[in-house]
Amino acid sequence: MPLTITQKIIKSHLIKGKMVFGEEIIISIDQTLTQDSTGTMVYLEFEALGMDRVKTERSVAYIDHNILQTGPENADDHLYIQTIAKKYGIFFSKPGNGICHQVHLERFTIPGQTLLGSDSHTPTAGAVGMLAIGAGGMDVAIAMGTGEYYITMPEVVKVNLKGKLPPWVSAKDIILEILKRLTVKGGVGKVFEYVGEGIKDLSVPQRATITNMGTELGALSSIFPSDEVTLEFLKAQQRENDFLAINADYEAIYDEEIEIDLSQLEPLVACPHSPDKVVTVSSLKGLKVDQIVIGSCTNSSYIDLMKVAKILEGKTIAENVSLVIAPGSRQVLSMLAKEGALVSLIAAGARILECACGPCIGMGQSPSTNSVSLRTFNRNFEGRSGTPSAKVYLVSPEVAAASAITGYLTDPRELGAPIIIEEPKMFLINDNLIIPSLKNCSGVEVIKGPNIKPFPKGHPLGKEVQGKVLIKVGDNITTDHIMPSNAKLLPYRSNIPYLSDYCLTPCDKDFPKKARENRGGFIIGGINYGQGSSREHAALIPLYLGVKAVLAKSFARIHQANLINNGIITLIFENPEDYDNVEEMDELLIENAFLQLKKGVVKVKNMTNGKEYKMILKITPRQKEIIVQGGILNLVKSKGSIKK
Ligand code: MIC
Ligand code: SF4
Repeated sequence: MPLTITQKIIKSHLIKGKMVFGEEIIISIDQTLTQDSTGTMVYLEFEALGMDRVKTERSVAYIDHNILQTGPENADDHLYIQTIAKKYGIFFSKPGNGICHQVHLERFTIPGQTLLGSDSHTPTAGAVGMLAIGAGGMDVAIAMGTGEYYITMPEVVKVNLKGKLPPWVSAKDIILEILKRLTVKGGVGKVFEYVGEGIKDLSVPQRATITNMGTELGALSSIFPSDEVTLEFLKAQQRENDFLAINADYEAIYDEEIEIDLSQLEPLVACPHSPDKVVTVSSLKGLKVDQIVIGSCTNSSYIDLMKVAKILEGKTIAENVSLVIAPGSRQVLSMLAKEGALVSLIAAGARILECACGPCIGMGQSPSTNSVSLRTFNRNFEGRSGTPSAKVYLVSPEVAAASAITGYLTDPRELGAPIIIEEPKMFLINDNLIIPSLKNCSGVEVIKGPNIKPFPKGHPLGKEVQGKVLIKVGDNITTDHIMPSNAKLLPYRSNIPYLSDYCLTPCDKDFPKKARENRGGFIIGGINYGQGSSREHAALIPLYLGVKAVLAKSFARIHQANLINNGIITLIFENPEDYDNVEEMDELLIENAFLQLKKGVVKVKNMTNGKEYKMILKITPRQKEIIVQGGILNLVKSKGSIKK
């Protein structure tokens, strides 16, 4: 039977199950990646599983998020991760080496392999034909320990790219166009596979912009074929031995198909506060801009920043603008220095930051009150910049650089003749900030700083589940709402008690108090509850505060898995109108919880208004067992080993 790329990779990694849409299957995982803001939790969980060493072919621990060191907390976490990496056979990428997705793309990706990462933008690696998936920390810890991961067999969407991009229109505009069409929930349960004549002109880093931001569709992953372009990229990284050609079969059957005529695209911008609020740049012409930030795992490659440098060459940024640039990796920064581009950027007035996530996760450079910030990032959720009143717009590097000169949102097509930058034949390669894994790890001491606290564990399911509705929120609530992250809070990613004071505070500043006073309870959510990051903290902290169940119209994939892994029940309103009949502080009751859960349909009684809601438990039998046991760790322990 002819297969898509996704199906081919799944088939070659299938351990158990049928490759039928919606079925739970187990696939083998070749590589894992972690970063520091989710990593401490991953490794605490890995330790709790009691494994000797990772079973994956390659696991890499990156330090790229929590790089601001205003006290010992972040540095202590880095040391913990460095020592644990040494102990368990994991590669360690030191702070300053770059953003996990950019460095992984450059130095570790292998076409045809699988990658699981404790970061939602792990699908970036799909740019070289890898099946790369973002997941919660516990799933990554288990994958490191067993080499296995459970997924629900996805649908495969063919994205046919026709024609050629016009001058000044770039990869970012392609993914913004898809987000405009499909919205932030349009990709749930799907892998987006890119094909067509248009892909030939997209370099690997440009493809990576698209696979990276496919996460904003809610997709399981996004993938490109591995072709001559991939080979050229790997050669330039001195890794041609890692190349494997991988293509969909000619008559492969896709579940859906969308077509994009690249020649019809124009520069686009995502407006506050969602990556799918996309309009043309020309329609917002004249919008005054206060800050411009270029970087993040979406748009900080060599080509991206070389274009920015060329646009800014010999110019000075507008008086009203602060321009900040964070290169994606040390390789990119070194190349910019070698080509003299760094001089152009500095001379134009750019503020150069270290190679890390930086402002993308609110680690510094928060804009001023009520300001407009143009960013080349993938997320513009309210408050994520660290300034709740700021309005963040997402654009391509070309739009960002053109706007830096004028001080207004500017269509780069106004700049005249296009700038062409070729991918280098050879990148500057220097892996001296990557500490390779040890063959013999015995005798390595793990150093755990005082800020690293134990993580909460769930309790087995009781006969009844009862409690108050602690909060009722609307649609598309992000994990940045559930567990905000910024320069002040990120140093406490390994300290759940501390972070619990901030849980859901962007929605209700009294949520932690209410949760404590009522000894936990229920959360009511709308559509796509928990979209955005993979941070497990958005489940661990509600667990710590006693949250027993979340009732929503629908869930985002990674967050739902994180809730279940921590023993929190996730229920979906069968009748979405029931959402309107439940209020904050109503008392809810689930009777015979175990039996109802087994059936998959759960009646929730509202003891305050006498109503009853029919809820669906859209999870697999394995996940039901996890909830019954009060979390995956309890399940693993009850079985005496990680494997059944
Ligand atoms: C993000 O972009 O939101 C993050 C920060 O990279 C998160 C991980 C985290 O919260 O630590 C993600 O995308 O998973
Ligand atoms: Fe880092 Fe931003 Fe990418 Fe998340 S989206 S990995 S914070 S650069």
